[in-house]
Amino acid sequence: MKKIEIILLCIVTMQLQAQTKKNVLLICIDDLRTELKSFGADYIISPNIDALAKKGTAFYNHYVNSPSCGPSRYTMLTGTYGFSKNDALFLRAKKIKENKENVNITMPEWFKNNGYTTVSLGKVSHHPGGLGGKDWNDPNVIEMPNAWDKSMMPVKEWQHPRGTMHGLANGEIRGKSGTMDVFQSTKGEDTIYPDGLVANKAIEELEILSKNKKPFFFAVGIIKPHLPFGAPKKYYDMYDGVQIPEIPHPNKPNYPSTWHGSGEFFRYNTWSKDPRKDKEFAKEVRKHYAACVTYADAQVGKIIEKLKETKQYKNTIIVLWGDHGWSLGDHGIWGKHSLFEEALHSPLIILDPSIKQCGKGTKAVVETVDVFPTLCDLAGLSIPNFTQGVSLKSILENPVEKGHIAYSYRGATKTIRTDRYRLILSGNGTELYDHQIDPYETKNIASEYPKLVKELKIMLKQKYAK
Ligand SMILES: [Ca+2]
Repeated sequence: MKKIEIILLCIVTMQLQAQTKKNVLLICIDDLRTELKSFGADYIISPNIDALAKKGTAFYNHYVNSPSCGPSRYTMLTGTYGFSKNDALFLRAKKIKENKENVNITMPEWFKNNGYTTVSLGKVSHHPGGLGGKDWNDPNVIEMPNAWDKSMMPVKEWQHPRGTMHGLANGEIRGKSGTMDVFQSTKGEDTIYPDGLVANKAIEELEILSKNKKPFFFAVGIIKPHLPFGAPKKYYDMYDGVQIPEIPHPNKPNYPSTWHGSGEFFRYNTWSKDPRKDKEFAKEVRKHYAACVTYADAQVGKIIEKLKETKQYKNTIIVLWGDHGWSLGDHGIWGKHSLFEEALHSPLIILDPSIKQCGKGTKAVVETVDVFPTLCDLAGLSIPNFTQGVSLKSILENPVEKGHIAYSYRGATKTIRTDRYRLILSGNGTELYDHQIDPYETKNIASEYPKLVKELKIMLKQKYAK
């Protein structure tokens, strides 16, 4: 064969491979606990995410590695455990700039290096749009260098990405503490809140990506239900007459724990009301959280609908991920940042069109660092040896397969969750909960089971050292 023929054959082969490579659509939802109908919250209206769960595999026991936005996104995007500060990815970027040490590449960069077009839209890393600076729009301060071909955040009347992050209706930006309402339901279209813009931009981008010859890795980040709980009134109205369930365990633990005073919640205007003391107000807060979930769900619906319209649905792996949980009054907490189950437990759904999934979901314990190796495995890429999670492909193929221990941290406080126990080690002492008899983690049994604590401590140490 002549040299020119060999080159042409190689080009044709590469093009064919590119055409058959599966796309990835990664949908990140901010502060979404497992408050979805498909995850057992019967009163929640979440038809689009529920439909995805029915088609794919819902991981009912998915745990994040850190219960706040920046560190959790760090673990998802790097496939490694990391710092537990919100600027974890910016610190990583600084290391790259200083060039003092070897820094592992991120998941989007890995896909980019394997022939993918990588696009980020909305809140995927910690800052919507992925830039730093005062208003999160400085092109010289990049949160994830070399990761994205394109990284976007539409802002319209919110002026800049920082404005969209805690934005309320029609361009209201968070200013001084206490001047912005903790919840709101203004009448209007989806675009009167920032996520409506994100969904519209995602639709535009899918049109472009679907015409591209290269496969795409498209990450879209929806900001709600993050505080403040603002969504168009039509979503709030859907909960008219719906019975908002009682908080199953509203009391602050009477022993040292990772309980905190819900500072993020109380920085907003709460009209001098306290949901820890005022049951009606607590219900109202929960109803607005529910409205934000339904609003986020509607945006997910639009994006998946567009994916179907572009004929890419059958060739796209869809992942829907909540960046951590949220205590809606559980343990007397209104917020994230604890190491209780409610702060670490979040939804994960994976749909791979090439795997016959039964839609029954899985109870296997898994964690956020598993997303990176799983997506490599499903897309047919090699799994980088620095990733600390495991591929979940075999669980997608067989949902009764067992998972593994999930490890989480916040500062020096650490926890592991097995399929039965949670062990928490903090400066305040040791906590042990048995989920078989105490699913709400209300009784610390550490002092009663020293041998078990010892065994779990060894498991935690091994996991951390991995
Ligand atoms: Ca978050």
